[in-house]
Amino acid sequence: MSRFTVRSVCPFDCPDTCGMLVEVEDGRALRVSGDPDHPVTRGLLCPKMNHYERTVHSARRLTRPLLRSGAKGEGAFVSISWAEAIERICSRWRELIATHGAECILPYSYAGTMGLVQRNSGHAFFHYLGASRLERTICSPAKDAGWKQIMGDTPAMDPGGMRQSDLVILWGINAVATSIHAMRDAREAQRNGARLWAIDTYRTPTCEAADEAFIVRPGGDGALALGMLHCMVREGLADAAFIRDNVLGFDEFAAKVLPDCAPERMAPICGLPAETIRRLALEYARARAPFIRLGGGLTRYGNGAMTVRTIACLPAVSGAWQRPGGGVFTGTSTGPAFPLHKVTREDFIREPIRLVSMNQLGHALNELSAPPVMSLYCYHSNPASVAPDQNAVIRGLGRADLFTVVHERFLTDTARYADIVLPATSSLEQGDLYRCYGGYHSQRCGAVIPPVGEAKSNWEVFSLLAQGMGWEEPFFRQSADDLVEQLLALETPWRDEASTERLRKGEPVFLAPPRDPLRPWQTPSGRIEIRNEREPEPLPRLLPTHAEGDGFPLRLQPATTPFALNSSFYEQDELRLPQKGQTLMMNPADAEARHCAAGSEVVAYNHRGEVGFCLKVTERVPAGTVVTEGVWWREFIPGGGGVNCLTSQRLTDCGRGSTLYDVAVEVCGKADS
Ligand SMILES: Nc1nc2c(c(=O)[nH]1)N[C@H]1C(S)=C(S)[C@@H](COP(=O)(O)OP(=O)(O)OC[C@H]3O[C@@H](n4cnc5c(=O)[nH]c(N)nc54)[C@H](O)[C@@H]3O)O[C@H]1N2
Ligand SMILES: Nc1nc2c(c(=O)[nH]1)N[C@H]1C(S)=C(S)[C@@H](COP(=O)(O)OP(=O)(O)OC[C@H]3O[C@@H](n4cnc5c(=O)[nH]c(N)nc54)[C@H](O)[C@@H]3O)O[C@H]1N2
Ligand SMILES: [Mo]
Repeated sequence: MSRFTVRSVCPFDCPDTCGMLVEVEDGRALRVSGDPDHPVTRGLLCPKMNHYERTVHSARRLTRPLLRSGAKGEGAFVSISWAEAIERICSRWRELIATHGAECILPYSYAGTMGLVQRNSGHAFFHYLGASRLERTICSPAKDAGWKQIMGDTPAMDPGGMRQSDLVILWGINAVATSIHAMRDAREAQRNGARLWAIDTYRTPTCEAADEAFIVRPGGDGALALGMLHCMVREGLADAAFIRDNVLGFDEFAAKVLPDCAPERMAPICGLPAETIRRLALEYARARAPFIRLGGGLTRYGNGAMTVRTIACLPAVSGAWQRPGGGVFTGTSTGPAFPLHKVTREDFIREPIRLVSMNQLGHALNELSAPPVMSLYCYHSNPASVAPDQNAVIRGLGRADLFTVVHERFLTDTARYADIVLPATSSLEQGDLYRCYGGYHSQRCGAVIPPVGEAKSNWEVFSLLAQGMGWEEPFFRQSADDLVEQLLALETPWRDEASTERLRKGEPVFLAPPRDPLRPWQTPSGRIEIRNEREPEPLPRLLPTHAEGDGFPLRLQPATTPFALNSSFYEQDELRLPQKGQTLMMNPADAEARHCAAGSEVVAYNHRGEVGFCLKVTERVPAGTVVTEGVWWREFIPGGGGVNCLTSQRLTDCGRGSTLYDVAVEVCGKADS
């Protein structure tokens, strides 16, 4: 028997992009561990990936193409061959195109795998087909938009710089769950003498690890940042020399916006006492090199981009950027390091094609016309669970005249509504090239085990579909490895020949964004633009959330858990069972006011739907906010309604992002509902 260990890369949508070692025997992954030689992973994997082999070899894996044999949603299927599946899809699409035009076909994908080839391998196919385009904005485009409004294309600092800071602020990020290597850096900074703050809407495990935690009202961080800026200016703590040389529009901001942002005014909006806002301002401004790590949490709101923009003013005004370790880190963007257009092939688009927001799938399936959506092809995403307004999504997926194909590893909530289900490989069964959004590392890996059952990768399926459609285009005849080679072939200042060679060999490599010491701020003016005249709102200001106007008294925080990743990992019993189902955390005062007892069944509701939860009464959650962790599969929820029955299809102020966290509800005992 041959047993060997190979390198691989974690494919999941997480800022850390870990290097892994996989022990393989007889074509099976036996054990997975963090690569001790990977400069960021340094041997540490999260609880989800520690037993990735349980996901890869789960008894729940789909192993054959399936044809629906029962009602939509029921989950009854019969096995068919790949040849039959491809033939059925292609002939149905030909009919639909003849009747409605190709725009009636909508692809839906997101981030089941982050590999550059497998993640993006449907784009070329659907462009060539002429299908509707999907606007992939469910995660945090508001964060990028807010950063860009003030910092332009300035490359992010090295996140490891945090270790040199004397005040680390984890702001709207539950790093213990969502970026454990950033958490390790934060602890290292702490050991070097830094203070660690966490700013969140409830006491997360990250708050527990911090020296101090500040619990804000959901969407209230803009008010907090503006209140702090007001105090910094009032107390003479703005760094005049830094501002003079580096910042545009400070005087106007200080004269027109900040006078209205006194901490007493900001306090009820952000939920912290005025005195705390003032103390935060003074300690922040007096710190040598305060480092803010901004998460996605505070961006999924109607004011998300504006919130990021106001927070990004803090180091501009305090001058923190001047000192190693100081600044704000929202994430890296390493787009230019690899020529992704060679995979996505926008040049295949022949005429203007409509763009459909993935955040408004419910609307698209139920309301869109000219042409209506007649076919949905869903791959490496699970919109029936993760997309907002679940009731609308499920209603759409249930349409008898909608032809749905789902390419998946598991029979997810979405797959249950498919007419045809195609089995997908896991990352261990496919090669790819990975880059990272929480740092600058990148790594290539090959397949380490053969496909489980008849599973095929995203790229392989699109090659088959292209053949099935009778296309001659040679692009679709390449292998995924050919495409990886094309991504590596480009010469770019982001990596030299030696590092490209190391990537080819499967070693982790740091990409280096080109930096110009004479022009550190990559904005049109060459300065940090507190005033940005190209924006409809030239100055940052206070902006309310959407839920403020919804007329329900409690703010609902759908939060992340260390034991799942969005709707992934619920197949691992060992991770799922200890979580005891979909629960709602509530402050004792709110529970008492509603006569709801701990452990009882409650219903949370608003205009969009109602969802049953098991109630957990806890001081970890402030009065006025309720929290639920994870995105549960409907099969594990009594009654079937997930938290996204309560979330909205409304979009963020900029970036057209999801507002999944901008939710108001009321809660009552199940007996009263
Ligand atoms: N274990 C695990 N890891 C994950 C994921 C997962 O689901 N589970 N998801 C992955 C994905 S897709 C992403 S995008 C990242 C996201 O990872 P993060 O950037 O950490 O973002 P979130 O977990 O969405 O939110 C972070 C924290 O923000 C808090 N928060 C929410 N609203 C506000 C607010 O208005 N103000 C403040 N100050 N805090 C707020 C939430 O309570 C939460 O604790 O993590 C990735 N990694
Ligand atoms: N309530 C609530 N909703 C949320 C969030 C939240 O925190 N709370 N988070 C939001 C965020 S930040 C994001 S980014 C989105 C994420 O939304 P999605 O990207 O849809 O993420 P997942 O739920 O992880 O679903 C990914 C699916 O891809 C499948 N898959 C994995 N690898 C492959 C592959 O190689 N090929 C194919 N074909 N399939 C594969 C997995 O089995 C899994 O079912 O969800 C959003 N929705
Ligand atoms: Mo995300």
